[in-house]
Amino acid sequence: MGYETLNSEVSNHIAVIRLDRPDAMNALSTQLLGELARALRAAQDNDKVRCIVIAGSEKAFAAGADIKEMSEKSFADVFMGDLFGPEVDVMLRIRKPIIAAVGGYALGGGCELAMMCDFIIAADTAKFGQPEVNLGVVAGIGGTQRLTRAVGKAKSMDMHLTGRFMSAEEAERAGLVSRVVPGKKLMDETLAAAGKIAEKSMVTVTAIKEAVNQSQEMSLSQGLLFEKRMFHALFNTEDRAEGMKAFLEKREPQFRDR
Ligand code: CO8
Repeated sequence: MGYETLNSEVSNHIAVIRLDRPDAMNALSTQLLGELARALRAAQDNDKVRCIVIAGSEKAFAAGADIKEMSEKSFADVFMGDLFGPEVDVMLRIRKPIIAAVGGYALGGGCELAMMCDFIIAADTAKFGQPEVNLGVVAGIGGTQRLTRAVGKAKSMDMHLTGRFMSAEEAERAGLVSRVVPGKKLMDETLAAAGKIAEKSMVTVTAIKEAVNQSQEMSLSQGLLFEKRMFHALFNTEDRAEGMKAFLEKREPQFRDR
């Protein structure tokens, strides 16, 4: 079954999921979020895929939840109906690495979606914001929590309380994005990063993703123990033996995901 609100293509072991609602700045509707969940699960289940990229358009990664869809709803509607469905956070259950390629606006749910990815590469034209305050609501899929962890309380409060937008440059300085690249090079640079990840052992990459994610959930001592045990466990893999052997033999490693 195809998609109406996004495109999803696999090439060179990378699944590129491109949000595509040009008339609504890629606003996150129930349909889009359902299709995104389906595309992400398909990428997770496809053995050829080693890294996932979520992108939008030059104008907008996503300008937030679909305000038209939300505007007539009551508290009972959204509370009992689980607005936008139970899969808005499906990304958190995807074990393959996910990079957000953000060009243009990443606002409200769009910024939150980007923050649910493993890291964000931003075009120099990108703008991030949590402007829900202007609509009389609060962020709903992690903005108050993840933005605060990413940029600290002062900047997070500023963003949420004033609703102002943050430039890509400020976002990089604050630690929200990992790199800023010229707008025209956004996809090339993101695909290059995804390609680098795709060359590694998937066992190692998956372990790294789990360990870094635990840093957001555990105390430091628990996280350090988790990391150390993961390090020990990887000594059981053929790829660990190959990686170290290849280094000593001054050649590129041939990983086999074992
Ligand atoms: N929802 C629905 N339609 C939208 C949205 C949106 N979030 N954003 C833009 N659009 C539509 C506009 O209505 C307009 O449609 P039309 O041409 O039919 O009038 C079209 O996209 C183009 O938009 P603009 O004319 O406004 O374009 P501008 O270049 O002037 O402005 C902006 C671009 C700055 C992005 C502006 O559109 C804007 O401010 N958008 C709303 C941003 C916002 O408030 N986002 C937060 C939404 S609330 C939220 O995300 C809560 C998340 C809670 C979790 C929910 C789970 C997903």
